[in-house]
Amino acid sequence: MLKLFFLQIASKRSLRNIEKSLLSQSLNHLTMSRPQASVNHPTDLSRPSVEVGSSRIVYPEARKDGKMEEMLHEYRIKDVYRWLEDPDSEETKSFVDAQNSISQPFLERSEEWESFNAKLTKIWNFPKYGCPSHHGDYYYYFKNTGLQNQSVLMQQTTLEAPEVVFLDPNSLSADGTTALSQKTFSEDGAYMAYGLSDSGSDWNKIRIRKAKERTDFPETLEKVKFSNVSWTKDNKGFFYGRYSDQDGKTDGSETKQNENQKLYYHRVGESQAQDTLIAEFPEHPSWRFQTDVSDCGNYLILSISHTVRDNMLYYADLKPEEPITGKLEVKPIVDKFEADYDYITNEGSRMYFHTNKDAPNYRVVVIDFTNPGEDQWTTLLAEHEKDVLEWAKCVNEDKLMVCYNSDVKHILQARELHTGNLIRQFGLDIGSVNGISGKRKYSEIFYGFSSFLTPGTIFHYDFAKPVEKPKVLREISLNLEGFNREDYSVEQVFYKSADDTRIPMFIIQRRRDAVVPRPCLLYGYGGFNHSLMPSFGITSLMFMDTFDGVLAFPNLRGGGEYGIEWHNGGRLFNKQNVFNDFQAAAEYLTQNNYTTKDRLAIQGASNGGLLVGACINQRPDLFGAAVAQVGVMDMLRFHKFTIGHAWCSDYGNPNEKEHFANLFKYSPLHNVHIPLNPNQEYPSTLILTADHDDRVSPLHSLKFAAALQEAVRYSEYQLNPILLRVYTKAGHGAGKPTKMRINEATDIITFYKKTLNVDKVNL
Ligand code: X98
Repeated sequence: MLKLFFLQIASKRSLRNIEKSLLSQSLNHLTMSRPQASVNHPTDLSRPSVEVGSSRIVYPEARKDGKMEEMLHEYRIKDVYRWLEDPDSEETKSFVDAQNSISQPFLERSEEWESFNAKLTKIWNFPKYGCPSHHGDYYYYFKNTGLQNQSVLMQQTTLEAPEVVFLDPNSLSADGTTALSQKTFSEDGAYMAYGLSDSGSDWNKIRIRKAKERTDFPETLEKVKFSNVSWTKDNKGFFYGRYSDQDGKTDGSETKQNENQKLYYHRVGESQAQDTLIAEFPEHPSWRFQTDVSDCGNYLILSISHTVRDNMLYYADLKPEEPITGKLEVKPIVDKFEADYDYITNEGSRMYFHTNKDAPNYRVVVIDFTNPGEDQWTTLLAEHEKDVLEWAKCVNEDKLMVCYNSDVKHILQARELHTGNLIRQFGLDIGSVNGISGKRKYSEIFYGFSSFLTPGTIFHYDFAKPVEKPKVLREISLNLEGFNREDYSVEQVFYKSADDTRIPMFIIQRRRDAVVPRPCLLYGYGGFNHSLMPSFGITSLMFMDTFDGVLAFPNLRGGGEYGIEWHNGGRLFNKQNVFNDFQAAAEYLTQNNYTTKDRLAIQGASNGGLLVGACINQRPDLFGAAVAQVGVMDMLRFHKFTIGHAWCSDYGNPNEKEHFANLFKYSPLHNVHIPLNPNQEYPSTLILTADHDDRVSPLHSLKFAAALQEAVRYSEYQLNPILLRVYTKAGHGAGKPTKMRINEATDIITFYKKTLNVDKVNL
């Protein structure tokens, strides 16, 4: 395929223009062989623009800045859409308006939209509950009656007592765009520190609510991002991380890098200006902190990260009887970024950590802070040979709740804190534990379970009554007429990827006697040690029910499903494996008659948006439709915006030549091609982003859409549409109001209906 963005390699001997070729379909997109063709000038200006049905799509002309060219690591890189990186310029705003004025009529104003929206709204409308937790005199849980924009935090004195609204985020904004993003109760349960975020941004404003009065203290803590809250055991205040004041906007629509987080202590009832600076590391601007106050109250544990993998461990002594008046002396326990460490609990100076140090599948170790040398660490729970220990939590004085990932299914167990011995296993179906609450000082626990066909079950178990089985506290049930879980099958297959690695994949569909190809939604992520566990999704259900569709969820390398080796297999120089795994999933599904190319849609968000972007460049012949949500598309510049620099642990650092060369090979923006034959036609593509996404700035999607539309503008082989939809007052996904979720799901379902080969529609 003819690539649109050209690199020139300036070797020491000569400067040669080289273009990478994707002409063969054999995935050898890494070869650089064909001579360079023109980037800026379409070959035939007389060809018509794309036609979809009877309506012709004329894509907006995005200005190409031919001067924007740089030499980077001996590559000459053109970045003709660099101007789209400024979210506030009139030109960018006009580009976004022009894109929305094409995508909105295609989606929202099409005849199907209203009926899909009505059906989705109906399916969504069932009561949803979160796992209760116990703090002081009350129980708390989230509840959504069905269509409330934000879930409401409820309070009860006992599990049988009447429920009271404790905090209703819906009352904080008319359109539901203010979300409760975090909450942490003081040890005595008298106060709750909570974070509010607006329009989906990662920025938080922290407030403090009194449990009994249900009223707030006057202060608001601002400039908080990527920070938890950890209360001192005297209930007087908490530690949190914040960023310095910055010029310009701080509402999530800005792209400025987040650097120099500092750790502060806030005292309840005082203004933020009176907060005490606890720790700062100006020589390490990328360091970020998670803190824990140890269960005994005598230590502040600092987990320091500079990427999104591996952390160091520092601690400071807290003297509960002395007020915190200045910086604390922080002492290292682990001073290298080479593994993950999560604090679990402690007994005196003996600290329990969940770690993957020398244990790719994770283990529990005990580190004595008075003698912390690694050779003195002891293993309480050794790593399992196959299953991944995802987390461990101490409850009921001396019990350890542990959760394993076993071939992409969760196993929940209780073990002895002092021996690691198994006490009991909590029987679960195929699915995932999606919530747990419990404390050392309480004998009861709550845990939530969900799966592809189960929206959620909440269990309650009391260690004080060991003969009793866990009780179902709540069964969340759908009210979709005619939906019967037994009519559907969930199968897990293992298919082979390009290098023969076995990749697991869940396939869910309505049971049928005859195997006929059906519309299929293939969803992937593949990165950041993140496991794609079985979970319930209303949009997925809608796809299955409305189109008689098949769902496919492969567990691509780069994820955490098989421990750190699985993650390593799909990051840095192995990132191409993730794309190969996804493409092999598509081939498996078509070869085994689950679907056909023209019925097959791929979808992914965030790192999964990158996956979709890379795959439509590399194998456009495999897919009928593609939806890339909030994706990372410019792999040469991702590290320059907001928290992007932290992703170098998965992507590599573009400032380093070898990584740059690797990223250039698959960067969606830099591997766009002009379709020169029918096999090179891009699938129908919908690129989604939002104006307050400060995790993955919208500029990634804007630049990619501009490049794709330019590439296909005059190609007679490109009949499928390439659309960009930019939502307003929304971010990366978290905290999105229900109304907006339903509308976005409607856009996606409408897009599939209009672009896939869908035989029948069940409304
Ligand atoms: C992140 O970028 C995570 C960002 N992030 C943090 C930390 N806390 C967070 C709290 C809320 C939301 C995001 C947070 O880094 C943090 C703070 C202190 C110490 C350590 C971490 N992630 C990647 C992401 O969003 C993937 C995993 C999480 N990506 C978007 C990767 C590419 C696309």
